[in-house]
Amino acid sequence: MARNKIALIGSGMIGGTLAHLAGLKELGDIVLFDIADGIPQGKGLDISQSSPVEGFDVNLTGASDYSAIEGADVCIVTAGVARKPGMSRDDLLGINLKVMEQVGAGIKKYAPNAFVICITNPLDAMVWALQKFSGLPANKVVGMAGVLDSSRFRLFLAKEFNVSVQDVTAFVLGGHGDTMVPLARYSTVGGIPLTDLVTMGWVTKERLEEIIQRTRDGGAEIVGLLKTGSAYYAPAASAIEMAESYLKDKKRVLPCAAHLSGQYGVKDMYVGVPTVIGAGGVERIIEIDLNKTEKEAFDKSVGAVAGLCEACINIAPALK
Ligand code: PYR
Repeated sequence: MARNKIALIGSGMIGGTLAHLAGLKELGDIVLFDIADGIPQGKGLDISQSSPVEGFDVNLTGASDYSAIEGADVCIVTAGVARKPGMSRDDLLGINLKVMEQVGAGIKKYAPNAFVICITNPLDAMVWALQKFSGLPANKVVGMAGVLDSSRFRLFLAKEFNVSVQDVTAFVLGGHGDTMVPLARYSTVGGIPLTDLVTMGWVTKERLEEIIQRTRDGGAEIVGLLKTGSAYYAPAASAIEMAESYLKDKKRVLPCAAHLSGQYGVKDMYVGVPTVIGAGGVERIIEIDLNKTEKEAFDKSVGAVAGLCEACINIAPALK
């Protein structure tokens, strides 16, 4: 049986980490792609040289020509620039939109049957543009943000309550930006919703609000510390969880930036919502009940994403 093929489009810090994780998990053969000739080849060889020590068998190659991604089962896109201190994700829109046009054309030509996971920021607008540029079905193109934001929320909650991260579940919905919507009512410790934990005296409303705000600022906190770029370990781990669910048809319930065609009252936009990811790509979008406050926050976030999509259309009218 042939191994799966995973194309990593962009070989920066997230791309390299993705290659390492995909290798360690033996998800398939890996092609690292980057227009910066030498970087994907060097990283590919370096990670390959760790495989005898770690004991994984995959072919890991680097390339600077899109033909190398031919027939990929999964493409994970990190190409583009990352933000630096003082920048918002939205500041990257102009430059990364041009990158998405190139990447979309490459995927359309060489990997039209792939499941595509976009990580490039500003995420919700970039995955929306990438789907249009590539022409792939909307259920096969998805954005990685909700798993990452929820993972940050889970970590902060686990530390607060001094419990295992394994026993904390969380949902962060909406756009991957300052308006993201961590949902306390749908986040739990051992199945107990956070709202009940407030009633039980585990945490005050005020402290919970601080944790929620730290989650919203999670990416910026890392940018501020690193000073030269943005997070890569947690974004890579999050995308690998999504790729694994697709490749193994696990049907994980994961919050992802998915194409909405009327769900949550939103049409032709990508926004973070709970999804089921299996061999069919995004197999289901789960429409959870939102109370008035949650719906207002979600709608505000959708409004912010809509503004970014408008900005994309102003630059590339063909996206309309
Ligand atoms: C983040 O760290 O949140 C990114 O968007 C990379």
